[in-house]
Amino acid sequence: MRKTTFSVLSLAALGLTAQAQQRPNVIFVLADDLGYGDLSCYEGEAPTPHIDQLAREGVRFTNAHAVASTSTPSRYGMLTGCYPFRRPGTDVAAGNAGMIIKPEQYTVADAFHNAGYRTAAIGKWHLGLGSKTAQQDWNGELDQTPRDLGFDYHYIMAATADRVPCVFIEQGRVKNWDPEAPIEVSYDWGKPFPGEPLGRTHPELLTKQRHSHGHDMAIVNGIGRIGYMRGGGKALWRDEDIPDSLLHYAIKWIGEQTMERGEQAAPFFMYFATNDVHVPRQPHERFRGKSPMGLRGEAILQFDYTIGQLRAALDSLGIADNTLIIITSDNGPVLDDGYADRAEELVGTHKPGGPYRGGKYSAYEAGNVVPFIVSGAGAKRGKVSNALVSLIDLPATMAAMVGVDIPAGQATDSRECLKTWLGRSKKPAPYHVSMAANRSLEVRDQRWKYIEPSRGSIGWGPNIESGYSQEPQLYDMSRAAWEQDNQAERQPKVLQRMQQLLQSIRK
Ligand code: NG6
Ligand code: CA
Repeated sequence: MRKTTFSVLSLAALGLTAQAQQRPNVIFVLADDLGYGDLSCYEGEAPTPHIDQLAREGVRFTNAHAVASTSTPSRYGMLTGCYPFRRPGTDVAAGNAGMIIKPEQYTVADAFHNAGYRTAAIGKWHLGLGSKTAQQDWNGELDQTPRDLGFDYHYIMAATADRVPCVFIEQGRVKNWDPEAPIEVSYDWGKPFPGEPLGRTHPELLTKQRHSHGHDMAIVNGIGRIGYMRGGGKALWRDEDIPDSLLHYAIKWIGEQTMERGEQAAPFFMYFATNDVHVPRQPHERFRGKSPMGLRGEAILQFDYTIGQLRAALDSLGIADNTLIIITSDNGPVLDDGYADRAEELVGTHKPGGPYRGGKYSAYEAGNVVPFIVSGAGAKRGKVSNALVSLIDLPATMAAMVGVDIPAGQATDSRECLKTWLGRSKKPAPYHVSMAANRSLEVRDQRWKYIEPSRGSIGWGPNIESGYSQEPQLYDMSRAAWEQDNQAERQPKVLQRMQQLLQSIRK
């Protein structure tokens, strides 16, 4: 069990104050493509008992929003407290993108670090690695990693499960690197590695999952991917084992921070970004056949299992009461996202986006409204809050919680909302801005939502309403028919107010 008192000597050695040691551990769980309606505590049909229990013991939010409706910009905004629309190159990153957050940028991990916390990033990264795109040496040490962004430790997937390289990276090096199979990665379209079979040329090798769109390049574990890859050998992951692997290193790291450090233990912050429920959905065999919704439903069960195991580990280490767990998602849900996994055919009456319109990629609400549960140390118990919450506020809110100041000029879009996040106030965030996949912006306050005019469509066209329109859209979010009744013409004053708000934020 963690000791909560320090000898004067160890305090001085760590440069910590007694107050610092009383600060809670924080585990920030970021699911991938998990929709507002996907958990059973949000009326989802796949049972998620472990998460539901955390929600009952904490605060469950019904009006919380991710910064974008795709992964990279959502994560960029959430970790840095700067809107992704301010920076080009923040869209869905390739697996060989250079690091998108610059080392000199302040992150939520820096806030914890400055407060004397130990920090880790585990799971899906998708924010680029190395100082230069396509120049990474996957067989040596990466020259820019989460260590440059305030994370002491990382065990991560470079991008997504459907993008190469299909290996884990620990402390800047490929885990289980295989000298017999040096790794080469390329996103140079039209120039595959000679002799390497591809999904599009060797469909007979796609033994585990077939693509419905894209995903027809490198084949790893019987599944086609985005991007070309050669080598990897023993280091290549087996998709079925990804969640267990992430969980293993998460629990191992937490154990090291608490048990092994004993008296020396500082509080910790862990950014735990699961691959579930992103494509390719290839849950472990023990979840197979466990959901009538098929692979996507099983991935939800697997995500819940992971949270249950994490919670059990905290219990057995005796630190559950002093740990704050936040559970949310990077963007809204999608069914067919490029693999023929029958998510669409088997979804039945389950509504991944809850009552909202749209989904991943879209400007409509289901693109960025996400489950958000804050549970444990410091949070109120048994509350449901409909206060507007925006994930851009993570850095400022966490900095306030651990009592550090954010340096001037950093995390400039992030606002401190600690009382609301802990369920101690109903005060909504003043506004929330999110970015759709076409980089158009939406702004909303507790009542109104404005979607700026934009062009384009959701690429190849998963079955999702984009909400992109060349006309301005204004919706009253307090009414039941959400985003059905465009009031832009009938409410010129509100429209003008929201347009001016967006304009002033954009500056
Ligand atoms: C799309 C991929 C999709 C997913 C998405 C990013 C195709 C056809 N679609 O381009 O499968 O990878 O990018 O998802 O390749 S995200 O959650 O990481 O933003
Ligand atoms: Ca995502």
